[in-house]
Amino acid sequence: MCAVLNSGCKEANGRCSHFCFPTPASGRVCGCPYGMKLQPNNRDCVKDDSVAPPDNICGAYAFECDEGRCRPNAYRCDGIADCVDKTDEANCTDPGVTCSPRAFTCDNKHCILSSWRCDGNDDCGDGSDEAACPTRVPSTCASGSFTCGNKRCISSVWVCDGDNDCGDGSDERNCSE
Ligand SMILES: [Ca+2]
Ligand SMILES: [Ca+2]
Ligand SMILES: [Ca+2]
Repeated sequence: MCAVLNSGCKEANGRCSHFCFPTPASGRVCGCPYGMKLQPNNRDCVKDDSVAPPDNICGAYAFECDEGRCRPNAYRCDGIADCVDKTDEANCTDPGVTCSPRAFTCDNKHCILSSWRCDGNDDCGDGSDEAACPTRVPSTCASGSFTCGNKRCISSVWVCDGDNDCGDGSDERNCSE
């Protein structure tokens, strides 16, 4: 939770009278509960009777996060943290959700960050984010294997055996005899 510790809310609740939400680059924004509004100083909340708190704070097509902010239901469990407190991505084990266009949809319908695809870790849980990664080339091959010049991996016993196993001839180069 370093992001929280380093946020602009660490010292005296960011000088916010009620809610303090950390933002990137150690910034912060203050927020108010429903029934209150932010003063022009953007720090203090005062009672605001002009806005009655609705029965369902966010309505049928949104959910609440960060203690009062409403986000569209489509943002929930879509693989991208939209709420500062990340509650929109918590407890997302039900398949059948629609992933954000910015996220990758696993075969098991889980949503993960697009950058997690083909990064070598099974983030989906079913390996689908690491399957069919045509552009991914291993930098080194497993022990007992030879790394070809074209990054293919062949058994080390095929090195210098007279056959072009790599396809680029690299396993038959630098052979002493
Ligand atoms: Ca989300
Ligand atoms: Ca991955
Ligand atoms: Ca060979």
